[in-house]
Amino acid sequence: MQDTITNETSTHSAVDGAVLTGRPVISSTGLFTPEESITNEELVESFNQYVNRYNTANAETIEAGEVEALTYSSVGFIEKASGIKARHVMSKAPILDPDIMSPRWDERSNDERSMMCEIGVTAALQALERAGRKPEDVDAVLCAASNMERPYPAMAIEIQQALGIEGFGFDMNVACSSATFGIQTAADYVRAGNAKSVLVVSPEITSGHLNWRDRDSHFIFGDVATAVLVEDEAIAPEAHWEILSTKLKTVFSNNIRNNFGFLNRAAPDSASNADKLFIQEGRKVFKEVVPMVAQMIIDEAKRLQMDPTTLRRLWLHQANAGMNRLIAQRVLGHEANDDESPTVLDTYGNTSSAGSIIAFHSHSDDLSAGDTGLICSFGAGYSAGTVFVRKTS
Ligand code: CO8
Repeated sequence: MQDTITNETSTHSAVDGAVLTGRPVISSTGLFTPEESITNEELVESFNQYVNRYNTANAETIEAGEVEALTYSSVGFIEKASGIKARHVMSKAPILDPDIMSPRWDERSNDERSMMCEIGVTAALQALERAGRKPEDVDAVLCAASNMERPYPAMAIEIQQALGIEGFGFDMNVACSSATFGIQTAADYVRAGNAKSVLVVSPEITSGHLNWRDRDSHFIFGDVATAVLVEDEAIAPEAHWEILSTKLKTVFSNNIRNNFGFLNRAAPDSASNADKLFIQEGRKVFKEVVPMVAQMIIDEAKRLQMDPTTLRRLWLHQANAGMNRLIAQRVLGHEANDDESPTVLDTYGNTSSAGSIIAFHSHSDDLSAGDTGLICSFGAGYSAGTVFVRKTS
């Protein structure tokens, strides 16, 4: 495809008039990491204090068999079952306060930047800077994340305005696969010639929809924001990643669910129930998603006439170290080491859609021209996305 996009409202753009190729690439990425972090030790100490208080307050009904006593959490279990050692959060103290166990911050006025916009913009500015790209050269912003701070106006449009980008923006939510679905959407705009430069921003404030009082899941998530700049090869910086293919898959499942939504107020008696936060059947997710994703990667490699065992690096979704070990083993044909399948969930926890992007952002500079790799996400929906990439220089 040969096409030219001209932006008549901009007179000083460096990329206006470029002859587009319709070949999408990743020009750069950006990452925002909250300063505060909670270790497993801190988390478990606070959780167990809550357990003690609850069991003391309910001693009589527990003794009478009317209420079930709560059980302690353990650092050993968390590290063994998930591989998570710590997680970054936007608001540490209230999460660790056994009387609160939730993030807290002041509600912002409509004239202030919202939180998702603020951290998304920080990650996006880094991506723009790393690509040497001016905001006026970007055509679109996608805010791709597991939850939006509000229904409207779209977070993406607020981020677009804050960055000074013309064109358009919209929000998309595919839970843990939001970023890879966003990358395919952006790549499709480039393939169709409808855009030459698209920012995919994933601000994930998962601490707001995690049930910090739930022993089964209180350790899983962390907060972060990532940004991916998807562009036409014609305008990309010399060092970039060719997008060889994007592939998406969804299969409905109730095993990861969050029933929070705008209809909750119609049933006020259950509006605060635990299912209005993240809930999951973790074992089932593990068993069902591992084979689905491994097969999806192998099938897509076959379609690309690529031997998956030659992939230089896998940047897998960061939910569980055991899941990644199994998926990498099936794809590469041997147990992957840290260099082949880097881990960031030990310090970030599960950051939903941002996880594989953090791994890519933090562990890709050392690869050589011609190396191929795979960004892969999987999670609620079920949803899964693969992005096969090749380094140019
Ligand atoms: N401390 C000590 N013991 C515990 C704890 C704890 N905190 N929690 C559970 N146990 C005990 C259980 O009681 C059980 O005991 P017993 O054997 O006596 O019954 C034992 O440990 C084993 O429990 P599980 O079977 O639950 O433990 P698993 O080994 O399965 O590990 C995991 C649990 C880590 C959750 C694991 O199943 C897992 O990671 N599964 C994959 C989950 C996954 O990938 N989910 C993706 C969801 S993310 C997503 O899609 C994004 C959603 C949107 C973001 C939401 C943000 C909030």
